[in-house]
Amino acid sequence: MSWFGKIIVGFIKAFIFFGFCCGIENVSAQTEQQPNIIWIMAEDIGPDIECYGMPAVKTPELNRLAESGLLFTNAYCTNSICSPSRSAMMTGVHQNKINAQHHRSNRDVNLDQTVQPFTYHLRNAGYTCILGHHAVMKKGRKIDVNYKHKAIGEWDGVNDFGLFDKFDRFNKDDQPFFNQIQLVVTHRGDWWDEVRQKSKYKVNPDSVIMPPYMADDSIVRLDWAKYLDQLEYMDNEVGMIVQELKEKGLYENTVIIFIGDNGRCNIRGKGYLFDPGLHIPLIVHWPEGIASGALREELVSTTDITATILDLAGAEMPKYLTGQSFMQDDFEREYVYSARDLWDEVKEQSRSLYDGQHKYIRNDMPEQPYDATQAYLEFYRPALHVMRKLKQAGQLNPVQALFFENDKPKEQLFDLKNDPHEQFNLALQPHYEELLVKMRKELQKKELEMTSADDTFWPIQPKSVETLKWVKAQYPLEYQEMLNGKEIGFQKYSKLYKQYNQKK
Ligand SMILES: [Ca+2]
Repeated sequence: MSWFGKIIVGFIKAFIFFGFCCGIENVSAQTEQQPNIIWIMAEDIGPDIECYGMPAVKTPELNRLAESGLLFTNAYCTNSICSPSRSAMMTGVHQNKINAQHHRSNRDVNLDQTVQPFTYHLRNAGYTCILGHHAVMKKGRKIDVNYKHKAIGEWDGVNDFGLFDKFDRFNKDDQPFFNQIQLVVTHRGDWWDEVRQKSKYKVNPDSVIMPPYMADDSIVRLDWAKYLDQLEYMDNEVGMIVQELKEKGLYENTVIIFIGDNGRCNIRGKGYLFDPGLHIPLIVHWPEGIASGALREELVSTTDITATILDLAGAEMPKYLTGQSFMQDDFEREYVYSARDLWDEVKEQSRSLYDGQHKYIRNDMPEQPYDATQAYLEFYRPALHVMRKLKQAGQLNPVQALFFENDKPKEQLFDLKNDPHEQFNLALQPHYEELLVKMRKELQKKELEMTSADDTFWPIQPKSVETLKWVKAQYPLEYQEMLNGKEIGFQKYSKLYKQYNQKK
């Protein structure tokens, strides 16, 4: 059994020890009063926190929420990149069904007129909808959805496109309120080094356990440790929000939903349909409504979270939702259907279907390599540069080398129960043909079901492409450092490039 498997089993045993089994029945304890709901969304993280068994990281605040709330071990997003994933969550509808699957596209196109953002329904149910938090890094106001919208104001989807009522502060007078708070620190950024430098308890790179598809290299380890440093900072921000709820007397009747918006930003993670791209943490905590902690292992899609929020709020549950409330006894999800489409300058079309054990991936553009030398990633993936060199030197094993091949397999089939790191593609093994055919058909069915009638396509040109070319020409030494695995700072060079253009 892998290290991760062992830890998860240990964790399950710990839960059994405490007498936890299933938390659904506890929901009946909910008060007549509508609960407040805080949706804390941490950027670009996998279930890499202590209560999920990740070694070397300390997350006491999230551990506490998980111990007395619900900890979901099989939560998956519908796209492994921010904006399509968030577009689905903001409506409760799979992003492909509303033509919101292409990253940062269609920002001037109205949302499908039959669908509304879920905050529209929350507001109809009497909720004050709040965006951001006054004390978190950069104030937590990111929305990032692929249809016409603005942060504050009314919504009718034709003339008015506001998603929230106000920014940054919840108070007793706002009850019932819904507050979406974005924790950006875990997103790759120029602040990662500073967060590590200032940390009193820097994560030891030697304590990090690398997954087998990563090269075990000192730069890659340090980068992973730095990621965990950001998770610790983020955990502290969660604690700060909890503390404010307590001080304001709002803690008992507030549901805290903690999730990631897409998987971790590293090899096979953000941007890919491998497990690290789609697998996110999900913790639900509510003192008045959830009486004791429980481990929930069933399959959950992020669109189910939207449905759950509407359900908890007693709001209208529109028929168009592609998710269901996991607080209901009859909650059942057979598959999570996920998709990857355009990301910055890289065209892509991949689809996956996961049943909780088997994952089928269909790559419609196998000629597009995983390592598509995307400008944004050049700045933000030290492991990419290190492993490219190791690949050239013939020092990667086949599992590690897959990410750096010139093309992708057309189809992949993995057994996540027995192969959690997706090392063995079963799609070409005759023994699995029956399963392969079944998953292929089921995927086609889902694809049809989730296809939008509208195919408007207005992408935004990413600035990273020009910035990267400019850095290469103007800062050859720094560029070389980047190729050696140093994060030189995308924000820093974007700013310099902007200044350079203004002076011209
Ligand atoms: Ca993200």
